[in-house]
Amino acid sequence: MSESALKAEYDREGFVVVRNFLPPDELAELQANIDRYISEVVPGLPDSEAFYHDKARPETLKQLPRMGHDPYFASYLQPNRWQELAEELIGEPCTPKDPQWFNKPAGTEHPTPPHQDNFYFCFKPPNVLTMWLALDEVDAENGCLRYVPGSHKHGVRPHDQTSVLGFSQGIADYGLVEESQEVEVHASPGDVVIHHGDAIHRADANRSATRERRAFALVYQGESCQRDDDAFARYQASLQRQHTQMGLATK
Ligand SMILES: O=C(O)CCC(=O)C(=O)O
Repeated sequence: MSESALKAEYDREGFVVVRNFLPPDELAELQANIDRYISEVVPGLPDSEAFYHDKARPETLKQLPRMGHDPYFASYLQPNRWQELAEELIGEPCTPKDPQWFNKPAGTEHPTPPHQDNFYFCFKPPNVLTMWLALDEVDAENGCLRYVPGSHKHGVRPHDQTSVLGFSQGIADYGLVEESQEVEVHASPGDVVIHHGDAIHRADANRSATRERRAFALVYQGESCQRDDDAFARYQASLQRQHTQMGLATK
């Protein structure tokens, strides 16, 4: 698809998929570094930097919210193809946030609640997007992303605190009508799914007994974004409440 067609789809739907975005050699290098980070770095991280479904079972590691302190992942913060594509879609110069890794370990009850990323970021204008790169085959069974097309055009909806570590806020009044409009996005390793900060999305738990559902993600913020400090303070307070309730010291 041409860049202009991709941008037209992004503007209309609030999300787009670029198949085979990462070539096999870059994908293998990325995966090897994620494996290294998990085996060598994660064991020394505080609770706020590595989320588990069950900390007593290391195989249930489900989220690494900030990987940019590692030199390999810091290299993703330099201008690259990811940033070029983000700037094309956002329509202005932008900067990346800390790289993240998401998993739904096989056989864990870990749904992603319906949410809008910009409820967490609190940016006006909402010129922010997330690039979510599949590292496994992803489909309905192992918890693919599901989007409500066009939902990015209607602002940020009220969110409530959830009990899901890593996704502390979910849309308060998400209903069956919206659920019936969802588009489920299947992806293969190297495909990148890109969504607008106001796009409503969610994912089911991984119902497979054996398949992981891993992804590497980068958020890009346009230069015009200004943080709404009051909204951000409310979000931070709610996040803190969730972590206190869960006995842990963050999204
Ligand atoms: O990996 C997931 O299930 C959700 C990821 C997500 O919501 C995001 O990157 O904005």
